[in-house]
Amino acid sequence: MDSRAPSSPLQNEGALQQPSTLQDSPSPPHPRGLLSVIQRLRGSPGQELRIVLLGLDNAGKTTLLKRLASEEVSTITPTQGFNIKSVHSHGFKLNIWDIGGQRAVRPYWRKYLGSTDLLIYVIDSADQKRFEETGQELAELTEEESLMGVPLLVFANKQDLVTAAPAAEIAEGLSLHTYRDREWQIQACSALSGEGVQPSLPLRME
Ligand SMILES: Nc1nc2c(ncn2[C@@H]2O[C@H](COP(=O)(O)OP(=O)(O)OP(=O)(O)O)[C@@H](O)[C@H]2O)c(=O)[nH]1
Ligand SMILES: [Mg+2]
Repeated sequence: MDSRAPSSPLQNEGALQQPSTLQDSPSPPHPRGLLSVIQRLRGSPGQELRIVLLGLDNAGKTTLLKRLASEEVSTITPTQGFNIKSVHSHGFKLNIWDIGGQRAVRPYWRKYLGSTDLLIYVIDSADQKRFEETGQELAELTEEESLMGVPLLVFANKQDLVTAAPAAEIAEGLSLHTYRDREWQIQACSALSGEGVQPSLPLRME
């Protein structure tokens, strides 16, 4: 299998492990992917979670949202405001907010951050020219008071493209290992094909 295959999480990726824990245990025994994150957020199922999807324009946020909602992903246009979908998954009601990422609307991101249980940050892994820009936006977000301690799931999207950077490289570029005050995970995926979006391993409730 190609080492960039989206469904196989990379070595450095932990299931919301703190970096120090990651070093101690490079292969944590947790399930991978979105649901593993959610399960670790809340001890028991049956709860409602607010999830906010952010990232630069064209990163694939709306495609990801539609994937998560098991909808058709072939006719997606840039988001001017926001989309919201509620997805029921394994006993959880996930209220997922997908906010437009164009530069002009990024100042409005802040309006959507309150009471967020999980921040999903989506990156176009093939858009190397904008890695610095997306890193800057993420860095600013993590400074926001309303996101203090909120777990972060980064999707290294568009892994189906041959020019996509591996998730480990993106994690390095974002300096995720320096985060001390929040749990984080990076997941390689292709929202277009669906690979890596849903957990690929059997679920385990914690
Ligand atoms: N090859 C490839 N293309 C993708 C993938 N995900 C999304 N795209 C394409 O990228 C383009 C932008 O996707 P969107 O989902 O609209 O991106 P967005 O982040 O919602 O963009 P804004 O709404 O402008 O913030 C579309 O043409 C998608 O088909 C992927 O995993 N692989
Ligand atoms: Mg969109």
